[in-house]
Amino acid sequence: MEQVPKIASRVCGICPIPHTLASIEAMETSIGCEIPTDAKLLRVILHAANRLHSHALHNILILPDFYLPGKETKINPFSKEQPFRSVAERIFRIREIAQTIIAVAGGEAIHPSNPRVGGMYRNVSPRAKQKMADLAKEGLVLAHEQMEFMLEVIRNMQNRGFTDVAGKEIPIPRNLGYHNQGVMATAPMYGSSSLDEKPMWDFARWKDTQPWDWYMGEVIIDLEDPSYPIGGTTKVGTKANPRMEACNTVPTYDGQPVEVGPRARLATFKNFTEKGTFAQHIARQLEYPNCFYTILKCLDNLDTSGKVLADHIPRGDGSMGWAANEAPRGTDVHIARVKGGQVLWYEMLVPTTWNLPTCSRALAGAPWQIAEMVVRAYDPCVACATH
Ligand code: NFU
Repeated sequence: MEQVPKIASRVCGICPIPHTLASIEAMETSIGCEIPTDAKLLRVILHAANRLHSHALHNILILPDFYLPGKETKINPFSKEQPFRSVAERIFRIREIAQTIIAVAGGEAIHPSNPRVGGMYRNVSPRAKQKMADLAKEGLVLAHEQMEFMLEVIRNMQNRGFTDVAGKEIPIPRNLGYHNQGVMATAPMYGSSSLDEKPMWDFARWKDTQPWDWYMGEVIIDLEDPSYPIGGTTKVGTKANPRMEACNTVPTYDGQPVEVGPRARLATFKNFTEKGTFAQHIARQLEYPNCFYTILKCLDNLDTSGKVLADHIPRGDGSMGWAANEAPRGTDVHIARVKGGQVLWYEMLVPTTWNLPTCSRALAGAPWQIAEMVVRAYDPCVACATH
């Protein structure tokens, strides 16, 4: 049970924090271990900082789809020209701040060494706490600016009605990315577990389906556009076999795929009612400031001389426990059965695994030239989904 969270972390280099924490907490729920408050505060700081760096990275990945408001120029975040340069610098500073906070609270910026079953290896020093607070205060200002910039860019695109792809004007439907699936979220910020008084996820409602029982069988590509960036689309006559080529299972909740992620969180907890591709982008930006507020609040409450490891860490009797962590891309559920310190059974239900079958439905009816925009709004992490 000590080793599995370290392995789970390695599934992904973008969201190792949610995997580490959901994995550790799956062990803790299975063995029935409560952790000290200061350990929990450090974990929430890690969680919020991970969401920040991931959302900021996603800004870089989607900006080339979007136009500078009032201009017919698409945004190149790598351009040395203004305003692109300042936007990129701001994004990278937010990421740097978030990853530095993770390194301080978690031990390393990518795969954190400080979280462990029963709490954390060590608390932080008063000086480290001050450093994180200074960084978070600087980050909060940048996050507000970045959110405002992104919201303007996204709203502008939504109102344009068309976009240029390979020199052709492609209409953007108002309902781009709409689907009739439900949303699933366990918390606005951190997550839930089977130890909670009111658990926000239900093991009994989940079912795993294999891709060969879900996706279509062999098809032959019958449409081709060599001008599509970059390098043209797949050649006509190519065979594809989604059912056999899909690298992820299909988790369903109440028998249906569900959407997880920022829009799902805001729809579940903040009465956010917008739908589709642009709503997903908007919800993601709206999450920026709250991550920094959460870090600052946790730091305010953190007692650097408080203990961070449980006095007693049971070894487990084989009971099933689960922990869900609201990763940047949505609900990340880890389920474990631990007996005598050994993991008998383990399962990870990762956000992108929930989202991929939902995204397939969101693609129905979209102009194929902008299908990638629909996919990108989910910020898919195929590394995560594959595992
Ligand atoms: Fe990961 Ni690379 C995120 N966000 C996904 N999907 C995991 O929890």
